[in-house]
Amino acid sequence: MERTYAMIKPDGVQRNLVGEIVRRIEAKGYKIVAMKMLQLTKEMAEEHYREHVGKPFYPGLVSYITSGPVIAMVLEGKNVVKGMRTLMGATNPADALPGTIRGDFGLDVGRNVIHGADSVESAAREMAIYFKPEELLSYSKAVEGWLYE
Ligand code: ABT
Ligand code: MG
Repeated sequence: MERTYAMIKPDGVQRNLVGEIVRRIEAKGYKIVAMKMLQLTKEMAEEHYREHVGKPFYPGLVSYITSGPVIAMVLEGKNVVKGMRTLMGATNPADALPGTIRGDFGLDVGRNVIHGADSVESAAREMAIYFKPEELLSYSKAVEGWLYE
């Protein structure tokens, strides 16, 4: 089953949106296989956002993402990488549709509440920044027969 890395960003934590966001993820049917709260160091932020090093918005991005605690998660489910991007909505909350996390809770591209890996490869790279392999749990849930045909 596919896995992705997702993270409630410091603004999501400060705005008390953790429960609401986790509720949406669980209601969709994705399985939480790892979860913890931490504050990113500058080094972790550089690794996480290495594709953006040198871009004009990069310094602001690093100071934002390191500004407070985040909720790091590994989620599992059918097509979860693409599905989480859909649940999150467009990067710029101004373009994100109502019903999506960013569409419902965001206003600014630099305060867009949640991160989700953009490919299976990025997901694998990112989850290794935040979790040891043994922290990713494999378990079954009774509801699975009602989520998957
Ligand atoms: P992330 O989940 O944060 O990776 O966002 P997403 O994958 O939707 O968007 P990308 B393109 O990876 O942007 C990373 C962060 O950089 C910010 N950003 C991006 C800007 O501030 N200005 C820009 O022009 C672009 C392209 C938004 C993203 N998140 N934050 N914060
Ligand atoms: Mg991205």
